Amino acid sequence: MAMNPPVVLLDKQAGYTVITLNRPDKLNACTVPLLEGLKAALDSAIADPHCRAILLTGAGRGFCAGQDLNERKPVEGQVADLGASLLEYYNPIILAIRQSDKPVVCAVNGVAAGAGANIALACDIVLAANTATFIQAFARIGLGPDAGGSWLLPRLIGEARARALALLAEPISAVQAQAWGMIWETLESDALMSRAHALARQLATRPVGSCAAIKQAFLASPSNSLIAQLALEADLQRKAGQSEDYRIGVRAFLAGEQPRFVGR
Ligand code: T3D
Repeated sequence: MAMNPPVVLLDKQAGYTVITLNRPDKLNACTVPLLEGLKAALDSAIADPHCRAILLTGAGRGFCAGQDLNERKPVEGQVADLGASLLEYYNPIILAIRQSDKPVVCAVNGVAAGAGANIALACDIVLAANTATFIQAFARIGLGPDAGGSWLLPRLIGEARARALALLAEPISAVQAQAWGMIWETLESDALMSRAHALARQLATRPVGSCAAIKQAFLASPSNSLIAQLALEADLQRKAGQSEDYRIGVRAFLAGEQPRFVGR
């Protein structure tokens, strides 16, 4: 009997790990196995000492169409608990991406809808094919925002645009998303993956402590006062300043050489 292909692929490259959502026929819509597979792949990459950056993408013509609505077919006399689904599956994925010390690059190869859009936006550096679109699709099917959208979007593009995107639930192009500062870069489709791999490789050469300090500082920033954030920066910088990579970086600068970080 033919085996079904895994719904999430994990590919270890030198210094970084590629995670690919792999239900291309359904635009990588999220079933329970896909969500479990994505979380397991993230956990595995985060725990892997050889992995210094993560690259997340989708197989086929879509990045991720959000929750697979076949799992939500209305059944007479039954009510799905979407809150439980978010707590069990989606929220841990968003938190794994945001709370990990490792940088996560997202290559949005096509449409990113609903929770699929917000999984992409939770990543640290988001690239998209110029054919890709982002849709806060929730209001189309009677839902409110989830997977961090109501937190991420206003911070990325401002409240006026975030509210309109959520309420209108219309697609915006990757080009528009980049112009609004929602994502980092837009590329021709055939250039997307080579650029994404190049960025992941570049991040894999960065000092691990720097990436950790950057992610921890940005994670805390939205809920901190300036005073608290300055204190956090001082704490993080004290730690970074004691690292071998800092010594290597300064020595290399003074010698006019490229640093070769050891990364601990
Ligand atoms: O439930 C919870 O746990 C709470 C969490 C909720 C989070 C959410 O994400 S809610 C939002 C769910 N997502 C959507 O509402 C988006 C639904 N999809 C679409 O609106 C469209 O498919 C797209 C705009 C994304 C793309 O349109 P298009 O025309 O390029 O493609 P298509 O033909 O609609 O889709 C291609 C196939 O993917 C098609 O299957 P088929 O007919 O070829 O066998 C389509 O049914 C399937 N597909 C796309 N999105 C989903 C899906 N199947 C199941 N669930 C989907 N979300």
